[in-house]
Amino acid sequence: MIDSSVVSQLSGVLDGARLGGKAVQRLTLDYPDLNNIEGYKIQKKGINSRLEAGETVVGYKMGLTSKAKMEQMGLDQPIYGVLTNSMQVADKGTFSLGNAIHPKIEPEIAFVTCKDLGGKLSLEEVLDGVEGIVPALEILDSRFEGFKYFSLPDVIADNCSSSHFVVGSNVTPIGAIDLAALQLEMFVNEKLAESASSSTVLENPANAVVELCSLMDSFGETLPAGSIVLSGAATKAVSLEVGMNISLKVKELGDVFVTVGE
Ligand code: OOG
Ligand code: MG
Repeated sequence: MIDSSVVSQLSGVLDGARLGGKAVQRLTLDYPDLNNIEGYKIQKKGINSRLEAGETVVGYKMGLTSKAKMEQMGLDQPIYGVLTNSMQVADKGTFSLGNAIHPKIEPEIAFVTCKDLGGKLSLEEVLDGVEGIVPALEILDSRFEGFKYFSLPDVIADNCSSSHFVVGSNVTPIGAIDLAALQLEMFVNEKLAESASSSTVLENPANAVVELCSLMDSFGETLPAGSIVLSGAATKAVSLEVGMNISLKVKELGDVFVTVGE
């Protein structure tokens, strides 16, 4: 077990890497026994320092919910991270590369909740608390050298590689939409780069919200009404470079668009 001073120290290392734009070695090299629960403690400490600096929580992200992502990262278990207001880039806006380390982008379905959701819920209970869904692009940036060769506790501690995210301008009520049959098409510079069916995300991306509530419940937390929830990428992520423009089109939902600047 690591004590609270180590939790603070490790979250400080990750914060320094994020703010300074310089990768660090994965935490498990020095702390090989680090477990997922400790990873979430480090994550929470990092989020608390962002909140102390004036950021607010606007939602959560699930990660590693599709086979494509699990294979790309060599990890096999859904995890969650926290999204703050300063991570959000407006639809049709510009993501500035700035001091990002090795950013990538990936296509997701996001949920917007309208009720507090807590505990072990059924799919129906979760859907009852959802206002609607929206196409989203998540921009990842691991604070670890090499991006890939970390373990679950490392990536959890690093707020699941969160950097920024963009959601489309229109939230579509689920109504008669078949959540397991949406086609996600991600275009890079107007060329189709990645595509997949929403069913690749836990068979139905709403299952990611079920899983998130259950994971949060294990820490005594609930998902507040008004949250944005990224359900996890349906395809592998694509590396970003200055000058790219990226859009995600989902026929039933519309699209979301971002440009990459310096
Ligand atoms: C971990 C975060 C995974 C997703 O959508 O699966 C994720 C990573 O890929 O570094 O956000
Ligand atoms: Mg993601």
